[in-house]
Amino acid sequence: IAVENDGPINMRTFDLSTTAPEARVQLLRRPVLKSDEMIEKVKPIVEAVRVHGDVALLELTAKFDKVHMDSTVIFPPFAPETMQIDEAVRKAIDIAYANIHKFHAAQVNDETLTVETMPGVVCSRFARPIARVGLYVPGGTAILPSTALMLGIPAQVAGCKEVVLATPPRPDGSISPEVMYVAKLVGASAILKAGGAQAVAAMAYGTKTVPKVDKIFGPGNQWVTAAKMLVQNDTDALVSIDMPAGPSEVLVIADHTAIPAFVAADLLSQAEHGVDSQVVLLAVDLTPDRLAEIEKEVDAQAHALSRVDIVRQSIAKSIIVKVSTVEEAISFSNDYAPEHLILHLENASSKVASIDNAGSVFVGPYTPESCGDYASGTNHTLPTNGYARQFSGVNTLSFQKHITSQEITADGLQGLGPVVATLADCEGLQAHANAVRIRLRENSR
Ligand code: HSO
Ligand code: ZN
Repeated sequence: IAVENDGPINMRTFDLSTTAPEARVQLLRRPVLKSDEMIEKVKPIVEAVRVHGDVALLELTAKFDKVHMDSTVIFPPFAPETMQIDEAVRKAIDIAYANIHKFHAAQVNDETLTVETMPGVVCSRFARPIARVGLYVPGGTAILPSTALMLGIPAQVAGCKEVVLATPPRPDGSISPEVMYVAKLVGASAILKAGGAQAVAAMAYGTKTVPKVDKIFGPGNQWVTAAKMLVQNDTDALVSIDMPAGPSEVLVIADHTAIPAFVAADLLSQAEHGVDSQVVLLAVDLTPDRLAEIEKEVDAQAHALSRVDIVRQSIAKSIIVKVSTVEEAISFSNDYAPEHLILHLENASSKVASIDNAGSVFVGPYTPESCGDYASGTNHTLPTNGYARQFSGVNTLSFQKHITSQEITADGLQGLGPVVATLADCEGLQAHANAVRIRLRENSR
């Protein structure tokens, strides 16, 4: 392995001015996700948990996580010895919590919107929390207390009553103390020590010990994603999900003002997430020397990373696209619809107005994506795979739904009723028309 893992760490380079339209389409594509195949694979797992509940959950956890437990669920109060963490980490989590809480609490929508559409016809809309939510915090190659913050805080500020935090157990059956600490901060009502499709199924259907939830949130590997898609289509589960998830991505737009070392660091921070992470650099009219400097930085910084083996693979699949103008770059980015967009541009903030599709934007040289990943206040659970065209990232509203309401006075019905009766007649729905006319008659007596 040492030999083949020794070479330079390079992205492939394309020039948009010499790229045919069909080839441009290819550059905008993500590697194909085999979702049908994955759904077939997770079906038996989901089905086992649906039918056999806890027994299946324990068996599958023993099989996939190699952990043998008597029970997968723990409830608060969580024992203090399960959340003993480094003091500096605790302080950092506390500051991240405060910032994310501030930004998400400001999004709480608890005002009733009221509009009198016609005299005596009052329509309103108000929000209510989704009562029971499931938060999936991935395990795998990194522990992710940050994801527990990003999902737990909006659930908390929205006022969700049941908050089940699911995360795969460590080999000794425990959960990382950092995640436990966050679970306490966000007021989780249960922790499910399980991962993968089995955890998703347990939250979707509920078991004797795992509370059933109404909506499942969070990133995860292909198994988790496929299971989320499967259960949201099952009317028996009656559960929704946050968004379709794919591998993490960043698109960086850099012009002559960009600092090569910063650009490289930003590209690598996303590349280290996983071998299938997507990293794109749009180089705006950069001199060959400037571009070479960025590439040199990528290579040098990558070699110094502990996750160099992951980065080597993700960078190899990543691309540099040379463009002539900022407008061209933004147009490409809007078509790509990146999860994260970083603007290393002159007057970067003036460019934000022309961004149409992106999960989250990072503006200017001192705004690394890492800050949004952990602690500035914005959420890091964002649409990938081009879904930023139609999905928002997770936010406080994701944990609420809206109810509309109306109240019409007798006089109001005099004005509106005939309109409704006419439309009901037009649709041939006599009972609808009757419901209005019976009242109009009553009124005129
Ligand atoms: N960039 C990731 C989030 C994350 N980064 C978690 C570090 N920890 C996906 O948006
Ligand atoms: Zn990240």
